[in-house]
Amino acid sequence: MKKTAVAPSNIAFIKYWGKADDVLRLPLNSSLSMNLSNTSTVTTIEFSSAYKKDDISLLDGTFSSHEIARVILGLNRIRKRADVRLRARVMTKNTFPKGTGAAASASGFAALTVAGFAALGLTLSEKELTIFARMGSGSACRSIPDGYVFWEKGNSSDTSFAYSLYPHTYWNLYDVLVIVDDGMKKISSTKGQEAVHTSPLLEKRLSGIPEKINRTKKAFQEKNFPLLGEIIEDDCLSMHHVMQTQTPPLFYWNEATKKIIKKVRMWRYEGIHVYFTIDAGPNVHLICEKPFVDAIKKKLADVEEVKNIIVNTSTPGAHLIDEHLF
Ligand code: 2P0
Repeated sequence: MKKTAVAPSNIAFIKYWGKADDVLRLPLNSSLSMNLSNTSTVTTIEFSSAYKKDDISLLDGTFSSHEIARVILGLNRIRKRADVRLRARVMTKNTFPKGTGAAASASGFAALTVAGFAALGLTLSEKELTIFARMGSGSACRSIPDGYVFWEKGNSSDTSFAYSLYPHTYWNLYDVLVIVDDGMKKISSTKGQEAVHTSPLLEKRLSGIPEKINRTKKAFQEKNFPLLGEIIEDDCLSMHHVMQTQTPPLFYWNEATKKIIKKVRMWRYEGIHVYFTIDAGPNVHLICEKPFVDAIKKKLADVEEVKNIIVNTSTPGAHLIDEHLF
């Protein structure tokens, strides 16, 4: 009854910000993302009658009591579905620092869901796995299918799920993740979203999403990178404008974030085809096609605020592996 899963984090091109249902984590809008190859989570779960309580640990770090409680809620959903009461030992390892906007909750709940059901011998459809991952953390549902993933917002738990729009091999896109701050983020995505309705820009953002999704699908169909890049930047700014106009306002950017945004625009004038996107943190994701990765790395080497760079390609979704963490 021990299984291990690895799950990628993902970067959204069309972002999820705001819930229609806080408990089920139903989003206010559909979103679209790419799985990331080098920012992943590995989780081993063992259910056993020898365990008297759930034991949750993080290799190379510590979980807060709030995070442990959230994982136990996830285990409870898995146990309920499988109709068992066994307690579990859960060990997790991230390949990237948590709380950096690199979405550890996405890869974490995707890995927990896939390993958890497998450890109990239950084979769920991919769709149902995404629904369980979503209840742990919304964006986690996008880390289960392969490659480029669409999360249909739906209007109930059963209709809000994720599926692969294109496999990771379809388009050789890169995400050069630029770490400018590796500390914990001050306000979690869950907390930050609670005040989304106070932004006067929310309705405007939501009304434009269906058309944006259509244009993104067209960009994918044509592999039209400039069109995709424009949408990526537009939706990032639209989400951050909502965040910044909430009460209280949320500012995730720092000076280095703004500096890189400006540089990206300059680099484009110089012929480097690169676009930026930013999640709920100060770090910047630079999206490009393969021929420009080296030029971007060279440019970043001259930016003193850059602490680390993680180069990601698109990758398969969460899956089981044979090597256990304990
Ligand atoms: C996204 N984010 O679409 C957006 C962009 C952050 C900014 O999904 O409350 O951690 O756990 O459902 O999934 C982060 O939100 O929030 C997120 P919860 P989650 O990637």
